[in-house]
Amino acid sequence: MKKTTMLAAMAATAVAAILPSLAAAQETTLKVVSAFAENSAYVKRLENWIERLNAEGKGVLQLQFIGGPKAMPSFEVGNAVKTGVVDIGLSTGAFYTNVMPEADALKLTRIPVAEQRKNGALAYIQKIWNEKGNMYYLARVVEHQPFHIYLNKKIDKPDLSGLKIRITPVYRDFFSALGAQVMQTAPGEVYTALERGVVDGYGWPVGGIFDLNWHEKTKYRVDPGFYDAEVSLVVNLTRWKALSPKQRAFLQQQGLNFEGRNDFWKAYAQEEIKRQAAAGIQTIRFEGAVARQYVERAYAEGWAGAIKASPQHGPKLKELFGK
Ligand code: 173
Repeated sequence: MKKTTMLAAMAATAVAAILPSLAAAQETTLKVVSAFAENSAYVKRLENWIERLNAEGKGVLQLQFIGGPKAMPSFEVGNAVKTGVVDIGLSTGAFYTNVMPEADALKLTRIPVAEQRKNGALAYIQKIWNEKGNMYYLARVVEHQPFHIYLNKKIDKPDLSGLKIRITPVYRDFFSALGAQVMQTAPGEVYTALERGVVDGYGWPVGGIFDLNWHEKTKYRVDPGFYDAEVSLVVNLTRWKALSPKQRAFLQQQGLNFEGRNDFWKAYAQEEIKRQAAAGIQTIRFEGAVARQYVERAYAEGWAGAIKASPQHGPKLKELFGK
């Protein structure tokens, strides 16, 4: 054997000997927090996803679920991801408008996320999230969940004047335009606000009102729903970039797998509607032209707000979010 070949062979043996320990040392664990309650469907699915990911990611990447709003207040998760206090957040844009006003616009998408990945919408979101939020937008894991108004008092037309309604940024422009007196709270404060009569109703998606027992204090759901609830996984961008190409590819693929199971939410919406009816919650249903105008008003007010909040990106997002 020539001397150089011999040296190369020895070097290869040495590398092979230390590789397993190197690989083990390269396994990274990322911390995940949720802005939504521990017992919600959002978080149950998150935990299932993490379990599978950890089984498949041995030696590559592991996720550790820290908890929900008991571990960190809902409206702080976005900023915690931005600054790297946590590595991954499960949250919705409405909860982190303090990071960037564009975040709340994700509720206005009228095409599924699979299509957003094809038409450039997601690439545009990615750029904003990277630049303004120091976040990598990994996956949208809730879709097909329109928002509704839930009330204790009856209305017979799209008019909320004289009513106090619990909101987040999601509903502010629309409910204000309908005449409501609005009051922002985290989900964790809704029950008490209803109980004390501080509010006459609240905005929430079609699913999830049983998780914090709001059904006990809810008499009506107003139909139709409007917008599409967005809940996504966002990753601290610095941490994302520090992962190896293999770890990034693995996490991205896992995120896409999760996103690919969003049809679940269609069935969940139907189940929740039935469950609400069984719990005695009545439907106030606008019909025909009134219903159409109600929904179009929601989008018109929502986009006016989004464009005002971000003259720079609002118009482009509107173009990309479809209809
Ligand atoms: O009502 C809310 O707290 C809210 O904004 C929201 C957004 C996405 C999913 C669920 C709730």
